[in-house]
Amino acid sequence: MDIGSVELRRIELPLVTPFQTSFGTWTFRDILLVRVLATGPDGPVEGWGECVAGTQPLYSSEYTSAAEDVTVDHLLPRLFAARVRHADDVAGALEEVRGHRMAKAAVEAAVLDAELRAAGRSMADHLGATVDRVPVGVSIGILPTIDDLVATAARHLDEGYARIKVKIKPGWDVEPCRRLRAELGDDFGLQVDANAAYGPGDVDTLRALDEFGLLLIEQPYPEERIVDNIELVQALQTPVCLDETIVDEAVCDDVLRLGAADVINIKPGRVGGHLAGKRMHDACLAAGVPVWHGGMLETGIGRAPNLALAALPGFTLPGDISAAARYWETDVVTEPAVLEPDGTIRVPRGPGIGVEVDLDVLASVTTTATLHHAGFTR
Ligand code: NPG
Repeated sequence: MDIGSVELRRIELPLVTPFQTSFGTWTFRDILLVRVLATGPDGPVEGWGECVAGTQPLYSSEYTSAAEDVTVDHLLPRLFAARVRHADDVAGALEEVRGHRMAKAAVEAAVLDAELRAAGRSMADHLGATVDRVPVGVSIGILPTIDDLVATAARHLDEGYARIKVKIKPGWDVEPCRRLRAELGDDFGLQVDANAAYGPGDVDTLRALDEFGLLLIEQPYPEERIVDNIELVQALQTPVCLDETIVDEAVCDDVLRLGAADVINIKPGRVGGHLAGKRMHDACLAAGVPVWHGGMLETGIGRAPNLALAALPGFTLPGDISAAARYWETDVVTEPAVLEPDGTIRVPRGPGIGVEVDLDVLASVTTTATLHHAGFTR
């Protein structure tokens, strides 16, 4: 496969309902898409990747404009100069650029999609998916009242979701969980996500969550607090999961060796791509540490390869991969993901990411598009 050019497209898509976390409220997504235009053995082929960075650097240091900037000035010139033909070679070609894993992941995803489409092979087969459907949960943001939270969770359980994840922050933690268990019962999977909003002084509050039989508590402390996290793992009955901390395979390896987490969240965007995500899954499986697939409010372009990765055997907990309707009025792919009655979503099995981009919908939400030719930098 010969990469001729890469289009970078910014789209703006309103969320069906605002999503509030401990670090801010999202009412729309401002997304960078990468479209690789290549020539395969049978002619032209293209591939798509979605960058999960948000508009502002609040979840991590990455943000959409920085991702676009680094891609134009530093990633694409290296991709073109190295004459990359296979997705396996993308990470190496971009390695000397430090960080910017969300931008790198989007470039790799687009190359991988194009390469697999050219070969007529699905992402699911390529990554080693072992199931055709994956159990999925829904993530509920911080809401104005606990009554709103209980009603929203009840609606999602009725829709069939396999578990509920609740965003927490100091002052919105123990009581919301108590009311959810009191009103909706104990026989559904419940987990909480702090997005780094607590510190070691909050251990008593976090221990108070033990009584609710949570599947896990996700990222209680800031990204860098690995030693504090080891102590927390020992202090809580609730399994402690790390998300933001796990920025790459090396950190994941340290966390596994140190026993700094009971569970690992894998987001391909956060760790530099689906190929790194697969290797991380393999390492966790070998270490006997369960993993689950995170979500970053992706469109269908980002969710399709995530479903493929989440179909690997180590993903034993439901992923944050909800149906398209939970996020968007109109998704940008022709077959938006739907929830099956048993709380699962089908893993796409067509070539590449297995879904087609709806170019008309995409055009209607595009804010900018730029084309970058390989020839100009060779
Ligand atoms: O279903 O995609 C989804 C959202 C899942 O809660 C979710 N994601 O911290 O994991 C997170 C959170 C998030 C969303 C983080 C958007 C950053 C941006």
